[in-house]
Amino acid sequence: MKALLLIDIQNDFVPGGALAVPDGDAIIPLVNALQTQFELVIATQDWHPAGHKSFASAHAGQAVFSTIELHGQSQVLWPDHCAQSTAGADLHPALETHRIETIFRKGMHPEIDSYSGFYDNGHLKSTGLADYLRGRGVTQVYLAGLAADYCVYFTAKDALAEGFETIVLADATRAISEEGFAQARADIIQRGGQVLLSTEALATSRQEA
Ligand code: VGL
Ligand code: ZN
Repeated sequence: MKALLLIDIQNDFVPGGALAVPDGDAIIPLVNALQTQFELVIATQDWHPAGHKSFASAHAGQAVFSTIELHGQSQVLWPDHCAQSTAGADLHPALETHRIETIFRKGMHPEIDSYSGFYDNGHLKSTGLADYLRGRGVTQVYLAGLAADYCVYFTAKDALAEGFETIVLADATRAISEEGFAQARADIIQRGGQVLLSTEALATSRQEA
C-alpha cells in the first residue's frame, strides 16, 4: 500500500510568502493530479509558535539565513514563517484538500525545529506519522511539497530510517537552493531512496500492481 505525503504546501513557502521557495506554487497543479493516484493522502503543516527559536528575530543580532548552534543542532535562522493560525501557515488555497485524510503538524516546540514530518530535528519527539502509516498498512511513501532541500529531504531520511520504501517526486517539489537539493538527492539515493519524475514513479507502481 502506498501513500502520498504532501509536505508543507503552505502560503509562506510560495512566492509572496515569508519564506518563499522559488517557483514553489508551480507544483500545485501536478500535486492535485497526483492525489487521484493514491488511496491515502496525508499532509504536513509547519506550525510554529510566535517567537520560535528557528526565527532569526528570536536571536538579537543574528541575520536571517545565518546558521547557529541550537541545543546541539546546527540551525539555520529563518525569517518568521508559518506562525500558528496566521494566513502564512494555511495550506495553499489552490491545493485540493478534500482527499487529505490527516494533517500532521510540526514545529510546535518553541526551542526545537522540526523539518521532518516524522520527528523534530533532535529526534526527541515523534509526530506519530510512522505508526499512523504502518497502522494503515503503508509500505511505500511518495513525497511531494516544499522545500525539497529541507522538509521534504528530512522527511525522506526519516521515512527510510523507519523502513518505508521512499520515492521523492522530483517534479512535485521545489528547493530553496538547487545545490542543497543536489546534495539531498545524492544522500536520499545513498540511503536507498529514489528521486524520480512522477511519470517514472507512477509507471513503476502500475507495473507492480
Ligand atoms: C521548512 C525551513 C523552515 C520547509 C520549514 O518546509 O522546508 N524550511 N521551516
Ligand atoms: Zn519552519
